[in-house]
Amino acid sequence: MILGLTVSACGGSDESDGDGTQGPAPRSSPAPAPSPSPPEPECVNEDEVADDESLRTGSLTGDVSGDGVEDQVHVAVDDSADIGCRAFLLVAQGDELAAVALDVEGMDPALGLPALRQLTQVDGAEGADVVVNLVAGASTVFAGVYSMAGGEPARVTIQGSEPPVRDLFPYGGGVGQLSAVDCTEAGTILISSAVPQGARYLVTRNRYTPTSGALLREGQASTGKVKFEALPARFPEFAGGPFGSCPAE
Ligand SMILES: [Ca+2]
Repeated sequence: MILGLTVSACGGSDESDGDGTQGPAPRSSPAPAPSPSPPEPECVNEDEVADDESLRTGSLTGDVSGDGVEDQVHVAVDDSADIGCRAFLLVAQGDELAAVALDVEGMDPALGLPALRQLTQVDGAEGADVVVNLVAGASTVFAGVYSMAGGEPARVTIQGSEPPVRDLFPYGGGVGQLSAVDCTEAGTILISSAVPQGARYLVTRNRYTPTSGALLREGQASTGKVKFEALPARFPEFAGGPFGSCPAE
């Protein structure tokens, strides 16, 4: 620490900056503290929705906690709640019920969303992850992936993704735009899109390394141009459903 270095007996009449001072210049701006993540919104209806089995719109069974015992996974929708607290993902382990709000921008409950899609391994951590369709565009579906963290389901984040699709996995589409998400054999996660360019499709593929609860981007996106018929062979993530090659758990 450098406190006290500048104490002087010179009467203070000649203090031009950097003129004849000795020693290291004080560095007055420490590194900024990491900005805290925004607080989770509290939903006052959470417990009520979690306990009301009549609000459940879908269920899946599988080991999402990673303890070898199957868990029950549900989506529950409360149409009367405010935006932000209308839908929840529930994970029941025996008598224990954990919940997280599923509401995201653009979600339309009238379209039957959110909806459980599948259980699959995405983030590489123990236990299957929960894929939930959250938002639907014209023909593209945007899914969130939820992983158990500290006994609570939490949405897997995607490094570099931005609103309005932050941390959402797009898949499907039509002739004007196709999207796909999948795993490689090595466990890398692919998030790709394809748009027509002349007689071919321009494919943009982003690769991510899964860590617990987050996908970290691997360098720049790669691109390729293929005929539509060659798309599934050259870019297998387009060959099947979302996360179709990922391990079951
Ligand atoms: Ca379990």
